Amino acid sequence: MTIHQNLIAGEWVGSDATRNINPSNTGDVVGEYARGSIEDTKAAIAAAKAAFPSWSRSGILERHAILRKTADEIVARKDELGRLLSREEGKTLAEGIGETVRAGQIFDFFAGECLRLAGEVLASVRPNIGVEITREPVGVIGIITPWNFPIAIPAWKIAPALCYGNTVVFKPAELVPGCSWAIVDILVRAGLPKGVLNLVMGKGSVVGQTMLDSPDVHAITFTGSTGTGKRVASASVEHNRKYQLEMGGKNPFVVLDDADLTGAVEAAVNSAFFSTGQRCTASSRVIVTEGIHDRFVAAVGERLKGVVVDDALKAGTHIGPVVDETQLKQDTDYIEIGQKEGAKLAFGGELLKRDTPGFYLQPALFTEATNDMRISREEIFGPVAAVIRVKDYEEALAIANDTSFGLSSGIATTSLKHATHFKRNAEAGMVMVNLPTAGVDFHVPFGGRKGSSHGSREQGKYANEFYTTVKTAYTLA
Ligand code: UN1
Repeated sequence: MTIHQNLIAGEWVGSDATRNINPSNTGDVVGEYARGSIEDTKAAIAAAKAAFPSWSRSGILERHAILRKTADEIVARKDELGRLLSREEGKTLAEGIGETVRAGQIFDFFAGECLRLAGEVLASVRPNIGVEITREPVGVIGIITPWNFPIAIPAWKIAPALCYGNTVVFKPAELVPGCSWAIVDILVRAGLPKGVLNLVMGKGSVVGQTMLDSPDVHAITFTGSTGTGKRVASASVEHNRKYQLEMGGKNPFVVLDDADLTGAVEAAVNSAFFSTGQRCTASSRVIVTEGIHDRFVAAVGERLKGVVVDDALKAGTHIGPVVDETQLKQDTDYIEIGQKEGAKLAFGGELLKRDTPGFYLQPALFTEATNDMRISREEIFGPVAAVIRVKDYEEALAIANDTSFGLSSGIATTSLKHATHFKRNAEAGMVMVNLPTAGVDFHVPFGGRKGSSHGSREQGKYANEFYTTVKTAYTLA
């Protein structure tokens, strides 16, 4: 098998490799990917630093052309890349192709943003002086991405970093290097100069830690676990560097008595179980008012009976496997914890056997849960959700907000009054009315508050807050 190498200073390097396994079929090796060392990471940081002066002054048409070409190639190869994504991560082929198209759209959006770089000109409070406010690139950006969106998250961090004139050291999640390698290869062939984008695949404790320890990494954008996020934060404070964190969620999905039942069931099942529940925007707390509770639970149970859990690449599969053994253990541990805490396992939760050996888990639905149980407070990151019964809207809102996280918050209702009140009062970065908590647009801000996120928003034009720094220049004329 050929080794997919790291890209450092424009050269493909590395012979020490790890194997990438398909979670739908653990006998299937997706590929071999280089494992970067401390020295590799240091060389990548040095290359990014050296490339910065010229890239930061490059013309906007050059950047536009490279991002545009990248977008076009990603979209043209959507079936092949979507298949690779589903093979390495385990989400269904439809989800894999959809995510690939989204990555292309993100590159396309930021290709456009290159042409819209703007500043402000103001009069000074003093006579004969002009004030110009401009945005400049930050420098070397460290990008650390998770396994659950193998192509979209790398795209929404790399595209704005390059668009605004930064150089990059990129460390993808060890479990899913395939899509990351592919987009770096595409960007390089699209004409990116040497050293502007460096790819260092490998362990967080080696590659990630070396990035955290380096004074030459001027900003770090991270999506992943709360524990690692805290380490990124403390190391960044030490170096007085800019950092942006996207960590977990414990997103509520509220269902009110007046909801459209079919729509509410569909949105809840999507929120909780699609992409195997492995989305930080997934909902694992379904908060239901008592007038609709029993009908809703029965309908979700019926809907789940029709859901096919199987090989991600098979036609007809609705939910693929869990990503790996460690995550599967975490999911089944929480299923046990929920039962011990006194919640009722109303549906699923059992391991499934399929034609090929993989990490198959029947989506688990708890009922009779309370908001103080661990299954209601801690992020599980799998196809496990709990229904919490409440009296009315006021109690639903209070419980929805009673969490240390604040990423996405959903409600199913036909009441304009409650929808409007919920939009204003949900303590979350994103609110969804009659829509799943997950599945966001690529051209508008993404991010949360409380324990979910730190720093400015990702995506859309709001991304410039992280990837640029503001300069105010005064001229006496
Ligand atoms: C989505 O819900 O469409 O890791 C995106 C995650 C998020 C992305 C969610 N950063 O799940």
